[in-house]
Parts: sequence; C-alpha cells; structure tokens
Amino acid sequence: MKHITPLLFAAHVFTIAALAQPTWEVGNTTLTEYNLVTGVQLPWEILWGPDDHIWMTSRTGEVLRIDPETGNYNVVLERNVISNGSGEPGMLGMAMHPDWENTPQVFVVYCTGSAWNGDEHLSVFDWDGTALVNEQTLLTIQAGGIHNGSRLLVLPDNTLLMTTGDVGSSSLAQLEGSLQGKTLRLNLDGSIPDDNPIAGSYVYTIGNRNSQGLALGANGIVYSSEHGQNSNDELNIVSAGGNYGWPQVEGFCNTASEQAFCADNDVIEPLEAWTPCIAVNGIEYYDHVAIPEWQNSILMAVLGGLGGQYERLSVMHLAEDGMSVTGEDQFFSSFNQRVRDVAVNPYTGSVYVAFNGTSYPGSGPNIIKEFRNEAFASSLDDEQQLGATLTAFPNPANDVIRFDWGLPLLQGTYEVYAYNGQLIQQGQLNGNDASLTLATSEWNAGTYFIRAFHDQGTVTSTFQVSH
Ligand SMILES: [Ca+2]
Ligand SMILES: [Ca+2]
Ligand SMILES: [Ca+2]
Repeated sequence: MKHITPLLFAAHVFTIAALAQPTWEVGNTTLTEYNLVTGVQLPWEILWGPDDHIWMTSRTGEVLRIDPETGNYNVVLERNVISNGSGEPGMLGMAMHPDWENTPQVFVVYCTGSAWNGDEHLSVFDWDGTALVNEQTLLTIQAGGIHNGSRLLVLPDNTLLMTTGDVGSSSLAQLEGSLQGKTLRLNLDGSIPDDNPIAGSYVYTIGNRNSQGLALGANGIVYSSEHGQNSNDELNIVSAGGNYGWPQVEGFCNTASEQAFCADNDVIEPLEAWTPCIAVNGIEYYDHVAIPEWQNSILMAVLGGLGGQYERLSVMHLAEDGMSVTGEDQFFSSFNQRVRDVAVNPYTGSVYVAFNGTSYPGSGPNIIKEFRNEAFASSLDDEQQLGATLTAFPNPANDVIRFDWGLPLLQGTYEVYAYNGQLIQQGQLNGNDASLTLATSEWNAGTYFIRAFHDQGTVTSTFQVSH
C-alpha cells in the first residue's frame, strides 16, 4: 500500500481547489475533469494496480507506471514491437497477478516481427520495484496487421483470460484447433487448466472476430466487447465453451442462414449489438458509490468507427442479475477523441479514460483524463483515500462476527487463523460487498486473526470470540 503523508494530501486538495476545472453532470452527480497524463504515446490498456498506481501500455512498446496523484510516471518496460503508431499490433493487453503481495508479476501482450507475419507474445514479468524484469513467455501465437485481440483478465479462480483476434483470416475463428479468433484461458504459470472446455487446449470460447474488452462483473459474470466487420459490434457475456458465431453470425441470429447456423452450433448471442460499427474497445465494470448513476454498469470505451463519428464512453446499464442491458448513456463524445480504455480508482470511484487522438490510427494527441466526484472524494478521510481497513464487530463476538472494510469493489479471498496458527476458515470475498459475516458459534473462545487478500492489497485484523 502506498502511503502519502497528510501534508502532501492536503497540498493536493489545495491545488485542485485553486484550479477551475471543467465539470460534467451525471444525473445528480458532478464529475470534475482533470488531465492526469498528456503527451504519452497511444495508451492501449490502463488499469488500477494493486500498488495503487495506474499502469498503462503504450501500443508503441512501453509500459508506464503512473502516480495517480501527480500524473508523474516512469517507463518500466520497453520492447521493440511491430507498431510504429500505424496499424493495430503493438504492445496491447496487460493484467496484474492477483497475489501481488507475494507474487508481484505483470502479464503483458505484445507483437514482434513484421506486421503480416509477426508473433504475439503473452509474457509475464517480475516487478522489482523499478522495472519489469525476468520475462517468461507463456504463449506465442500469430500476430496480424489487424485483429490482434489481446485483452487480459484474471478471474477469481486465478486463471487468466486472453482474447485473440482472427488476424484477418475469419475462418480461423470457428476452428477449435486454432488459437486465433478465441478467448483463451491459462493458469497463471501458462499451463492449461484441467477444467478448460476442450481437454488439453487453451481455447475457452470460439467464433470471436476481435474482442478487445474484458471485465469481471458481479457474481463472477465476465463481459467482453467485440469488434464487428462493418456492422454488429457486440457486448457479450463470456461463457466457457461458448461459440460466438463469427464469421457465420454477426450480432444476433436474425437472418435465415444465421438462424440455421445458430441452431446447429448453439451460438451465444450478444447482449447488445451496434450497427454500423462504433469500434468498441476496453470495458470495466463499475459499481462504486461515488457515481450512483453508473452503479452496476459496464463502462465501455468507444473508438468511433471507421469514420470516427461515434467516439464516446458508453455506460451500459445492467439488469440486477447482470444478464442483460437495460440502457445506454453516452458521455464525452464532444472531445472528438477516440476512447481506448477505462480504469477505476477503487477508493474515490474516479474514472480514468484513455483517449487516442482524433483520427485512426490514433496519432494523438493522447491523454488520460480523470473524472472525479469531488463531493465524494473529499468526504473520505486520508485512510479511506489510500486503502481499505478492516474492522470487526461485535468484538468480542459470540455467534456471529461482521467484518467491514468500508469500501466496495473488494474481490479475492480471506483466511481466518486461530492464534496457534491453525487455519480455521477460508473463502471468497464477494466483489460487490464491503463486508463479510461469519458464524463463530462453533469456534472455541479465544483470539483470532483474519487476513483478506483482495485486488488492492491485503488487510488484516485480530478479534476475539467469547461464548
Ligand atoms: Ca482497463
Ligand atoms: Ca458474435
Ligand atoms: Ca445477425
């Protein structure tokens, strides 16, 4: 966990107050706009890291680690990649190891070689506090001049999803033996999970054209965005073993030939489809109390199609069960900038948006903006701004104990130990809840220790049980 002294924090607030920043109205919530980072090259993935920094891949071959308070950054990885700023390949998707405290590793996808005969590498690097080092290549597949997929997502079961594109050869997407046009699932060491839908294969879904958005929602639901050809960009739910139709089916099963293919192949239709294409890209599930109007939604970066006329951040409101879309709100199209990706500050609920300039392929200006609900952020004390703390009550407990960390968006696992070191109980943290209630009636009276591992770090607390 990063620690900022109260003095520095106060100085930061003062700086904000002194500047007249643009604001945006979202229902009853006012978002203040800040330019976090300008002048960077082609941000492709932005994510909030477990070290409380924003991590960014640049398609031109760099990983940046950005201080979210100041916008200062360091280049922590450089690779020679295909992209020189044109085309689609380059350094693309990124994800962090879920057990960062013990295993500070970063997964990165990047493309090398020549544009139409290149390699796409999924590598994992160790973070040494200064740079990404000790590269291990987990997987190498064909890269294309177009359609390289590559978005990454670590699931709660500690497996890694990776989208791949059809590299312009659409027939590959339906071939179970090809790794192109798929979602792949790997163990974090690169091996094939025993419970993948096709034994001995990385393949997790087929029939994907070029999916470049992945997000984990409530109840373990995984969402993806997927580029269509000229029509039918899609928002999907990723389901093990699913066939998503490409190239025989675009969007919904709504033509005669599609209906026949869908019936024969059990094709999974999208939640939503957009025609003409709007160029859907990075997505993030949002459920933070800071922007109530956006809770239980998918924030979706929209590049703006071939003509660059639809660029925006789309807020896809979800039904309570997460299985359907109830509406779309659009923001930030007036920037006329291609929107590439989105990330969320788990403490303040701020949304960071990566813009890739005004025209394909995104020569710039490139910028990461922050949209912050100042009213909410300023209501947090320093500790809440910086990380979760775990409280237990009643303490001592009798039959039940409730742990509260005061912030939503936790996901991970917990362990309870007796003070003799014996593991008493372990389980999953629900990503929606800011609390955990355990039955203690069967536990011996005594002192216990709980440790919660989650996507922002680890929190611990001791507590008593008395009967
Ligand atoms: Ca992201
Ligand atoms: Ca589809
Ligand atoms: Ca269709």
